[in-house]
Amino acid sequence: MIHSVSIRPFPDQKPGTSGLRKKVRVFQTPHYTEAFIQSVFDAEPGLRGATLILGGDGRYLNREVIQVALKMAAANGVARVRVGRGGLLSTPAASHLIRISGAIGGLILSASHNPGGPEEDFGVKYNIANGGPAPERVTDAIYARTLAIDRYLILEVPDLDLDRLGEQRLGEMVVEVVDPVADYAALMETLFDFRTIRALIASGFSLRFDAMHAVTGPYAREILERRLGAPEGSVVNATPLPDFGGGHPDPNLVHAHALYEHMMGPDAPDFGAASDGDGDRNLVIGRGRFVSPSDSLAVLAANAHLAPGYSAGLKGVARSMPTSGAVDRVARALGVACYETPTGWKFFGNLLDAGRVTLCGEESAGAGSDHVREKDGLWAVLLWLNILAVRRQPVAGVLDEHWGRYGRNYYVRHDYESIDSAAADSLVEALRTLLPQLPGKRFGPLQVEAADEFAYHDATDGSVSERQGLRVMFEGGSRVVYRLSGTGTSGATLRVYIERYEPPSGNLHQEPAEALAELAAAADAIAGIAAWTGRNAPDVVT
Ligand code: G16
Repeated sequence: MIHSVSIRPFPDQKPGTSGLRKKVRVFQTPHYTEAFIQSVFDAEPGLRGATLILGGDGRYLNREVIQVALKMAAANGVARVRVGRGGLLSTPAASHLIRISGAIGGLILSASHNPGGPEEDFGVKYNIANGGPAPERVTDAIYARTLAIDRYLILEVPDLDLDRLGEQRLGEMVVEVVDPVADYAALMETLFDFRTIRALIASGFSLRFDAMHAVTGPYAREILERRLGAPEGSVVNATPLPDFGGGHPDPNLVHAHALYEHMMGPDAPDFGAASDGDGDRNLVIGRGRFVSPSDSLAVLAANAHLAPGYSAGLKGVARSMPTSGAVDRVARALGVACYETPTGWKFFGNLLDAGRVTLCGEESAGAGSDHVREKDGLWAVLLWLNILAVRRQPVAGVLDEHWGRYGRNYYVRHDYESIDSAAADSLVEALRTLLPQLPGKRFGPLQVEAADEFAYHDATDGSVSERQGLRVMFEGGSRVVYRLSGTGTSGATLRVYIERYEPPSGNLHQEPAEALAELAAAADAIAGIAAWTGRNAPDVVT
């Protein structure tokens, strides 16, 4: 029996950098979740009679919302939903499933690296038929619908058993519960030389993968332990928990600190890695050596041809604007194009679909390729392992050689979290006004060469995205970028990205904080961060 439930629109359902992210209790507001899901369905013209993919990262509320989404999909005329067992699907696995199922799209329930639990965060993302995050024209249509919606449709039926593989019926709709790992693991086997990686591990190469109690646990155990032969226990925190064990499933030096300490200690394995809540981010640390995400992207681009899936070379690469220029140097050496996009994986989709790029990545610990349309944490780990297995060098050696050839882009990101939204907006507005006056000004020993606000012109569809970050470029190639995060759920988060290039002949082994100290001071002086936010230091440095 289909119910049409009358509702009033919610004014705050504008999707951010990656879907709608809010506190759990906001999603628990009566009709709130249903209103957003119905808006997605209403904005998707091909939904009736189509296949839809559904899964999430297992965080608090995941199972409940899966049930709601299934009943709404049935009431809205969807023909088939393929849902991960237990309601689980990592974001890259969902992207792959959309692509191989010929699905119209997929709903992914995740707030990514944000914490989970009754007092924490939840999120709903919609991915389109190419497997990638809905582009802005779609998220704009969804948002417009949220402002006008007056009803949602839902089937009144008991909950489905999400833990039993196979097909069940929900009204006219078929629900197929699938193994969340199998198709994804099979895809990885086509891209990487599992035999060579297995041989490396069998020769005594040790690794630790920290799944942070999030969705990649089952994927990493299957691939790293069962298929590649890493000893049991190499994957730690491998059981997805609704509150991620009370942690913050963000693979950076702050939240994956235990892994970092282990990798810097006397018993460190050869290779350490972590992923985030929904499995699309990655952190890579060699024994005694952290690899910054921007450097990781550059190393992967320079060495991808060592893996079978990329042996034909790269068509091109792309990075988000705040990501360091390290990969640009590799692209130049390879003679391929390098695209600069705004923050957000959704901006890579068109370039990948058009066959202009093979690899893309972001400073926010994301890297991926044209194998899916999402960033992919385990994929990055496997590409690293494939490279190490062929080169038979430690991570630190690979990085040193890379810097010795291309130079080093010293890089750091400062996050000022949960600051007052009005103060954050005022800071940005004041800085925007200041930009034209900055060229020629000196800050300590640094002289500003240019300053602008980044706008992106998508060469494939002609769309333009304005106001994507404020940039201050200094003589000598250093730069500072400022932007407000689009993924936070309380107040505003100011991100300040700081970068300086050191040529191969320079000092390649300084501490980033030291190498970037003058720039960091200039970044504060230019934007008046302390004055606007009342903070004297960032909350998170990555
Ligand atoms: C999302 C996006 C990424 C983006 C990151 C940070 O990642 O998919 O493209 O770089 O947020 O965005 P912001 O700086 O606006 O907070 P995830 O892993 O959270 O889905």
